Amino acid sequence: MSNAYKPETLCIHAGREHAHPHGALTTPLYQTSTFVFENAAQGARRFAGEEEGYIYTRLGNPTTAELENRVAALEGMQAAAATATGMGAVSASIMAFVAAGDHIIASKAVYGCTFVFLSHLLEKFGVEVSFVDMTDHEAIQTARKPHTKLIFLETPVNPNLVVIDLEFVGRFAKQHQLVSVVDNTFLTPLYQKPAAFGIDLVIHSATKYLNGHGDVVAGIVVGDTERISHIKMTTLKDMGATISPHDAWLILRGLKTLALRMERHSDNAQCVAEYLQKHPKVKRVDYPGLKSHPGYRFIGQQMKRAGGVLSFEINGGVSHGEAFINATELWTLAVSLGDAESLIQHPASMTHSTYTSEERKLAGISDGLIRLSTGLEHVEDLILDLEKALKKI
Ligand code: 3LM
Repeated sequence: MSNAYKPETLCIHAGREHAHPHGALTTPLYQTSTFVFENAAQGARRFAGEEEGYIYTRLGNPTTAELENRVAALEGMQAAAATATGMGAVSASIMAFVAAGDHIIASKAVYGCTFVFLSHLLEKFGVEVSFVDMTDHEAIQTARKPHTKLIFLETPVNPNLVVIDLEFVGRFAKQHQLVSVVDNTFLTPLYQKPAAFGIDLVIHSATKYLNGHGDVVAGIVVGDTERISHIKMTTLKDMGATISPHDAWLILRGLKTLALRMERHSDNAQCVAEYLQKHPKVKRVDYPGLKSHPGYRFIGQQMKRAGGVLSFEINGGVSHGEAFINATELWTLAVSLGDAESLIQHPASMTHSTYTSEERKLAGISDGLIRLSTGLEHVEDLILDLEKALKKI
């Protein structure tokens, strides 16, 4: 499929298999755990990798394969491996490329469970991780050790929306032969393509925008054929964070409206950020779509738009923040993001409670921070709801 097509078209057609049985328009759901061999010799050939074909859904499934092809096409990369959760993608990708004695450079602020995986779990296996402020290029360079193998980040950062320079990271990783891994969950391939900056592996929590309907947990890692095969044949096959074909099928359905949804999410987030920034009870708004945000300079360069997530702090600290969160009606109090419903949550006590308060401070995640995932409702209703809640505090 030509890459010259516009994003709305690519979301519906890129990487799509056209020859489905019985001429089915949409991808059939192959809800099967195993696949029948014609005879013993064929089974043996498939296990030996001498013949293409499916064996068992943990190793591959046609519905899952279509999701992988579609997301790889959108990212402009060769291949993908879909996983049971976003954390399945994070852990399978990283563990496939490091061993005891290796070192990782990671962004000091990342999604809470990613932080735990990097800081506590990998330590058990003798992998060392340095957490750095990735807006500071010198700090990245200084963190490198002779045994550094991989660099990991997400941009914009969950939950404080810091933007990291992918061009620098891509160049740095190539120069020192590090595997570069970027979590692209917040922007999706429509608004940011890390591969354009030489990033090796791109991760998504497909739970979020790719699926978009709040009814699936899933993940995906995208990269070149060699690295993705390595993940599939090692950490994915043998640790087993395989996606369910039914979840893959739901995400395939969600993908068709990704362009439309991202546009509305971003339009709404932009309006909400501008509204909050002017409010006297609001201390600070973190959203790269605001001219005052340090990440604004990347808009139109590294990232097409700023996406649907923003964070802010209100005057009066944590207690006022808590009262505010309890006072909203349309903004539903729940973690996760990228759904049709607008969601509100408190990172310090929820998504990022996996950091100690000291670690959070070092990571630049303040205890008063409130995170919003703007949904697809009418923005006037969303702003009115914020207005009412702000009046109550
Ligand atoms: C959240 N985030 O509310 P799953 N990468 C990023 C993420 O934001 C997430 C993952 C990976 C949230 C989940 S908190 C209990 C709920 C940037 C998840 C992990 O394994 O699919 O949840 O993805 O910020």
